[in-house]
Amino acid sequence: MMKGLKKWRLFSLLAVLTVFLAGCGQQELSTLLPAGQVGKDQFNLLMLSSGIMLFVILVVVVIYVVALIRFRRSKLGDDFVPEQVEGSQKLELIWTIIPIILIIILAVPTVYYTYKLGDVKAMEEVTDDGKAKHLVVDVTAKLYWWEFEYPDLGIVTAQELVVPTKEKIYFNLKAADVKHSFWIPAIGGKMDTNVENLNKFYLTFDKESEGLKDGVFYGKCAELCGPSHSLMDFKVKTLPRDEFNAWAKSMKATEDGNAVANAAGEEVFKQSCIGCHAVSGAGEGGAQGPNLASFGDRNRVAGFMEHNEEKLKEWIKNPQKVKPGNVMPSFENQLSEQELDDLAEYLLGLSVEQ
Ligand code: HEC
Ligand SMILES: [Cu+2]
Repeated sequence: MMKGLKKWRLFSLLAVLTVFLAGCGQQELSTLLPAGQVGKDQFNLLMLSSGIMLFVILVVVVIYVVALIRFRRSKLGDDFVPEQVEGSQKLELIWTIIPIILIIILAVPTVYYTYKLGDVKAMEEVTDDGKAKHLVVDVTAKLYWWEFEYPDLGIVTAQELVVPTKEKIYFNLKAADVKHSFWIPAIGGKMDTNVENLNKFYLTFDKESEGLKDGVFYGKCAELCGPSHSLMDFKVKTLPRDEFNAWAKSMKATEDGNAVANAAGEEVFKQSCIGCHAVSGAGEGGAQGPNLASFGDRNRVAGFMEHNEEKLKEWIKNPQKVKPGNVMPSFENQLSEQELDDLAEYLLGLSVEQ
């Protein structure tokens, strides 16, 4: 009877919490509005542990208040000595067994999901014709930007991860300089990206990002990594499988050149920028700067600034001013206003989306 009541209480508490918390937050970046199975599993664990904690707090507060009220000195006098319960077997048992039960309720799903969400065996699976069965993305975190390489597709992009929905996507995570942490709040994570080892996990993206505020999910660096840590954002575009395939194909096709919106801009780019930035999406990661093959399709400049000509020029002129400590040099005194205009038009025209 007692146990049944407790369970019921816990569940109603969880239900109320869920309804209450679902009301706040933004779909594109809220852990409380999970948009994939991994995120949902993590959310449920979060709710369960919060529910148990609240239950404990509630019980302690109730006992505390009851004791305060019942044993007031003004009511019982100075000499009152309450019943001494030291060594009571019944009480000792109750406050040993209840916490053990609570810890078991907490531990079983936690251990289960830790193993389930860390299971990356399927990463190595190949189909009969030797191709990888699942999409694998190699993520490299760098001060202060993100590189996403798709080794089986032979393409690479940066700042904006593009993935198909409704399937497991496997990630190899590493860092190029210092520790960072890969986190897409609405989808799952976080997991550290380290310099000395590869971390692996998978995520599932159940919702297309198109209807969201900026048409993307938000990703974050979740490990303090330097002065611009808080600006180390990335975005995630989730597409149905066939649209993803089309995107991957267009990325691969930039190998043969891009559509050029401004030829003079392309010239400037080839002189000043190509050493760090590739404009072909085909190939591997490891470049000094973000791959710009699909820069025109992006949502932000450098992960966080508004994506327009004005902000782009502000960035090229003096990246240090807006993102202190990043690795791109300033071009303020090297490029004329005309050259900047041409460059901006050229860069914003780099697109692989139809
Ligand atoms: C020494 C290498 C280097 C050179 C040269 C360089 N960049 Fe960069 N660039 C970077 C790095 C590194 C970043 C990423 C900075 C960050 O976000 O932390 C970057 C970021 C950018 C971004 C933002 C990318 C995105 O996806 O949002 C743009 C646009 C850009 N650079 C344009 C240029 C242009 C135009 C030139 C030439 C005038 C240039 N860069 C020259 C290293 C370089
Ligand atoms: Cu970081």
